[in-house]
Amino acid sequence: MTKPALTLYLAAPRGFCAGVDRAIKIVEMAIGKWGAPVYVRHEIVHNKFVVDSLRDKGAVFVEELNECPDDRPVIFSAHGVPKSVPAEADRREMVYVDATCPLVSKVHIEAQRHAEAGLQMIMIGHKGHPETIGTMGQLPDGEVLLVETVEDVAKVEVRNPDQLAYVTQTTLSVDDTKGIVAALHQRFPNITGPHKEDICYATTNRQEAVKSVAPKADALLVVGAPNSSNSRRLVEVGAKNGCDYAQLVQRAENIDWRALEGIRSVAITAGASAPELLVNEVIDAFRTRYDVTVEVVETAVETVEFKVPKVLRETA
Ligand code: 10E
Ligand code: SF4
Repeated sequence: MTKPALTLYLAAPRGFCAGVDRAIKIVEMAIGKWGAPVYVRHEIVHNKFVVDSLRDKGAVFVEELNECPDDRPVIFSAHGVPKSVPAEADRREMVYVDATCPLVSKVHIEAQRHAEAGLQMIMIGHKGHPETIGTMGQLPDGEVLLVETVEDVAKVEVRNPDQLAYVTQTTLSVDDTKGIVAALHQRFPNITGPHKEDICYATTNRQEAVKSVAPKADALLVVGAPNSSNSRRLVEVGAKNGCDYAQLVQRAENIDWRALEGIRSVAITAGASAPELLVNEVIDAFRTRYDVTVEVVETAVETVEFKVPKVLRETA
């Protein structure tokens, strides 16, 4: 029987960003340097496949530092940690490596600098997300006010409306954040913002790429995990930009083939923490059912790379 024709629009850039690449390398190199087990506080990046692969190599994933022994190295995840975490590791004289993405660390520094200049900080982010907890945790408890929506901006109670600054999570929706920033400027005309916006290059590029494939396709599949904020934003961007069926899939086995019946084209992308291997698995699953033509839609070329910390580059 002949297979139906299907065009796959592959968004580019997609998948691993420089911060994720570096964080995974840090865990692998730490195991190489110190042997197993190496502890990792929180999923190094939000992807089960990545976490399971590193666990097989000797990583032990925990949520809190108190689950780690004093005498084994520990890595802090790419999302960043509150100041109290390295402080506690220092107190316990632990060996640790911070895999916080340099672009998240940049936001941490920004928040501290504004606070030192006497400004009260507002963070635009998702409550409970580890990056938000980490960034807010650069300052003492209660010092950073969190806003998640335009409605929150109307309700937030500040000390002095003329002494304010804001930072954001790096993986937010570019378009939704514009609305929240506009609301902040409207209510607090003297608020200080980041020099260059905090939403990172990888988030911006992946959302732009989705905007260009979504209107062409009958469906959009985003390869990524349910706890991956940037991946979930890609689904929303697709849905808001002309794709009626936009879904997150962790692996090929999660594709709902019934829902895709009758389609002629599918756009595929992947969150910043999703390995390309899983994208290829999804493409192969389509090939078994359809006569597939792949069309790459590239909206940017990325060349960003981050070095791993010096301690891992030194030979023992
Ligand atoms: O949930 P997030 O999108 O923040 O994390 P992720 O692990 O899915 O992707 C990498 C993004 C990081 C580390 C936050 N800037
Ligand atoms: Fe860094 Fe951006 Fe990747 Fe987060 S999504 S790890 S901030 S490059």
